[in-house]
Amino acid sequence: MVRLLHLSDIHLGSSLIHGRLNPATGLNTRLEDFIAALTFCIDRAIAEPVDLVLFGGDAFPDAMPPPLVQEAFAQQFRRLADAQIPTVLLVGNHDQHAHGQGGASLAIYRTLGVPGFIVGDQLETHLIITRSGPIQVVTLPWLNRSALLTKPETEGLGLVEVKQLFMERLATTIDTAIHQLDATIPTVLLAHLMADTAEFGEERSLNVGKGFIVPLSLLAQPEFDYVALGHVHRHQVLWTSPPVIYPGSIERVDFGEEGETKGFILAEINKTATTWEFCPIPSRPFLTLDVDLTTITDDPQAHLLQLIEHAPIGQAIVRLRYRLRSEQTALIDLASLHGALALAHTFSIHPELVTQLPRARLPKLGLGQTITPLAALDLYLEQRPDLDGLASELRIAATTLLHPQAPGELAAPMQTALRLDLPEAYGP
Ligand SMILES: [Mn+2]
Repeated sequence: MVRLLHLSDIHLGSSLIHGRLNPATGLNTRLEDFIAALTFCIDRAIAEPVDLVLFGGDAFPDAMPPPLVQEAFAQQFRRLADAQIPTVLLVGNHDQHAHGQGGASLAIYRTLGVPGFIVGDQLETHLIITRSGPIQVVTLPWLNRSALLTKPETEGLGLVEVKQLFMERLATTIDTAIHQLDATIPTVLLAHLMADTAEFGEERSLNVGKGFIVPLSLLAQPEFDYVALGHVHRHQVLWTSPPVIYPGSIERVDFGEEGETKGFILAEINKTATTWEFCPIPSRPFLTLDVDLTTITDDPQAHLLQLIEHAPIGQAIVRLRYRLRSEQTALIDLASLHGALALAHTFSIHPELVTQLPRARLPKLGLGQTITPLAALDLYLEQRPDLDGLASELRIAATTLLHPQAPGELAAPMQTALRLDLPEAYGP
């Protein structure tokens, strides 16, 4: 029986936008949160101690982490080398350079020959001798089409045919690996991929089309005693015999993971029966406060303040979203909202202006007609569905320009909103 700790999707150095500078250390507090979560995992591995640590991929937001981040990662994993706990680092999509060319951020651990460390950057079976006996680990890193298919093979094929050919090739490759296994030794498949039955948060759905979706039947094979997955940030169990498990990310990368409990898996691998448990990691809460003020006839500011007062915002990363009518904007005092939210770790404010004019009654541009600048903006936005995501910010900016309030009063939330709407490259 081999005891192992399975963690995944560390993404060290992401979510910085939700942090602030810690004046005591000079570090972004979110980097510190992520380091604390990783430290929690490594502490447990050493305290047990486990016989083996499996990392399911996506160490950093990209393949070129800054030295400070690279070092923080190495400091934690080095503790496993010191404790003589064998460790497999699997390469995820975020660990590869573009198109899989030019190596991966984790390959340095092989180059340095860190004792007991294995870098899984290809489909390969590793026989690892642990304190509690041997175990076979089949590594299946994030695969691009070029890993299994050659250019001439895919020439002239459509996307559907390429995907089908890729899946056939993957099935054959896994099959070959399975046939070469020693059936008397416990075996784990460690894979970074999107399984067809996996569920993920709404904000991640945009990333689905990027890679290949692997059928669960390819993974849940009886030759494996445990299937350790990485890639999807929400912890989930896809199959029980053998267990096919995403531990999920160790900290929240963005608001898409707001409601998720973070953790890792401790498992006992056996040829007869594998047992496992999910171990939660203390993590900083994300909290969305959402309110529609358009139906409110009295003071909208009082509603916002009451909402904030009754919410558990202490130490949380908070976003306040409210919908309001244009004539209500003058009733919102942003300075006092900022004051009320000050207990949060960090916060952002996202007002959404709801236009009251029914589209059909909008005046059309034409000779001899005059329309207000804001109506003109609405007409313009109607013609530009590609700007939908920016429409509310543009309306607020225009309102501010046309009806100036106290200097800078609307400038601050605009910045916050725009800053947080930047696409984050930390998808699964
Ligand atoms: Mn991934």
